[in-house]
Amino acid sequence: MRIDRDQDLPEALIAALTSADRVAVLTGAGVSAESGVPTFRDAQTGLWARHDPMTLASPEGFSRQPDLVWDWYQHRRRLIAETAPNAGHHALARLQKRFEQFTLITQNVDGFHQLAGSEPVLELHGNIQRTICSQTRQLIAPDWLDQHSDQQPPPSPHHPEGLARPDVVWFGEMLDPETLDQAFAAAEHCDLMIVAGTSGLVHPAAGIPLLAVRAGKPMIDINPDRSELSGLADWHLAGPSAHWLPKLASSL
Ligand code: BJW
Repeated sequence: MRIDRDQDLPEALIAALTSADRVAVLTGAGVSAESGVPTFRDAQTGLWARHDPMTLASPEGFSRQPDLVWDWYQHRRRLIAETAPNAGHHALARLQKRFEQFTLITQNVDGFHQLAGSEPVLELHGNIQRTICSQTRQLIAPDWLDQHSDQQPPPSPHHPEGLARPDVVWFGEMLDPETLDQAFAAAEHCDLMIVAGTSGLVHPAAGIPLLAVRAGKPMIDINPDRSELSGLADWHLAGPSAHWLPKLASSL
């Protein structure tokens, strides 16, 4: 059922929310859109307009043009530093306190959920603020990066052929199996699944809500557009997450 932003939350949705003990939430880039961070599939702007994010976020892209990929991540780090969590992130942090079990799973790498006070957060695709060695995936300390900032990307202290790269998961790379297992288990055993701001195009993340639906659990999808996952949802809250998530939180 599609609910538009000028409509009230349906009674049945409020009943599903108030009766749930265990809630699982999957967020994507749309949740940070109102903070001013462009979504992954939004048209890139400015200098980045002619680059395909699918290529930039890949090991092949990094091998071909490490300087370009490093620059793109530096640009995004600056953007994140200049912006802040929005009403949607804050509402999720409030919601987390209201349930016996609340698992917040995010595909985002911006760290905004933690900044808004959510804890713990299952970060499926890593975190852009951490830097690792391209060869060994060992963490690289910020001091080392500062000392080698004349090189783009800086070399790795851990391997003679290694370069610094963001600690994120690129296409073709494996997600952390423990984090993924925890996300799958939360979806399988929840009473209510909430999905917000994701196109549902990227796997295995997009498969997480399927587990809840297959287990017969109700699902809410929050997205201004119809996504790959909207058809699975009992309720598609059509509109921005910064509008709908605070409404969910205040309905409790
Ligand atoms: C709003 C809004 C507002 C706007 N409010 N909403 C099964 C089938 C087919 C392919 C595969 C499969 N399994 C694996 C694959 C391959 C691949 C994949 O999924 N490819 C697809 C493109 C088809 N997956 C992988 O490679 C994954 N690894 C893997 O599976 O390993 C095993 C393996 C290895 C080798 C071979 C085969 C298997 C890894 C995926 C890693 C994804 N990484 C990225 C980059 C992270 C770092 C970075 O940020 O730079 O993660 S890609 C990018 O997509 C990023 C995102 O987290 C992810 C999801 O995007 P998201 O969040 O949904 O954003 P958008 O932009 O797509 O959508 C935004 C949505 O918000 C839209 O719907 C808007 O309408 C909405 N919105 N404003 C609410 N205000």
